[in-house]
Amino acid sequence: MKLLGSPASAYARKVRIVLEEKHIAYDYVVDRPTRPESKVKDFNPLGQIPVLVCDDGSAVYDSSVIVEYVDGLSAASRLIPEAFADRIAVKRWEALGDGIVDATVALLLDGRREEDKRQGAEFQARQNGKITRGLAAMERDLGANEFCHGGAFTLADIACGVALGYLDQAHAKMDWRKGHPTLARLSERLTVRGSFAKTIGDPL
Ligand SMILES: N[C@@H](CCC(=O)N[C@@H](CS)C(=O)NCC(=O)O)C(=O)O
Repeated sequence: MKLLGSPASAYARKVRIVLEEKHIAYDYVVDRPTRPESKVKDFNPLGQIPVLVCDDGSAVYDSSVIVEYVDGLSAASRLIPEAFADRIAVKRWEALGDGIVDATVALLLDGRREEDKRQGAEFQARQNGKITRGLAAMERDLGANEFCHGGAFTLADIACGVALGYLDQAHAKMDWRKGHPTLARLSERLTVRGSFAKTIGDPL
C-alpha cells in the first residue's frame, strides 16, 4: 500500500507514526495537492492528503479514518482501545490534537495572504482561542500521567504529540511550553521515540 502525503502535513505525520508503530510497510509518496501535477484528486475527491491507497486500488481518507483502518490491520501494538469508553476517550484526544492543527493551519494560511486580504483580528483570536483552550484541556487531562489515556501509549499520545510538534513548526511565536510544563515533558519523551524522530516534518 502507499501513502500520499507531504512532510509539511501534520495529518500525514500522524498516519506515518501509526504505520511505524504498527510496523506496517508502505510506500511513502510525496504529493502536494496544491500543485497542478498532483494525483491526490484521483484517489480522494476532496483533493486532500493524507490518502492511503490499498493494494487493491481502493483509497482510505481522512487521517482519522486511515489510522483506524491501519490499527485494525493487525492486533499488534493496538493504538485504539477496543473497549467503548476508552475508544471514545482516545478518539476525543485525537479530535483535540487535530483541532489544534486545523486552527494552526488556518492561521498559517491566513498569514500567507497579502495583508489587505487577511481575515482580521477576530478570526485570529478565534483560532488562537481554539489552540489555547485545547492546550489547557490537554495539560489538565494529562495531569500526572505518563500517557494521555489509560496508562499506555495510544493514538491519544500520537495526536497530542503531533499537534505539539506542529505548533513548534508553524506557530513557534506562541511558545506553548510556557504554562504547559506537563505537555512540555510529554513532548520531550515523544520526540525521542523512533516513530516521531523518523517522521519529523520539514520546516514550513
Ligand atoms: N481532516 C483532514 C484534513 C486534511 C487536510 O487538511 N490536508 C491538507 C494538507 S495538511 C490538504 O490536503 N489541503 C489541501 C486542500 O484542502 O485543498 C484529515 O485529517 O485528513
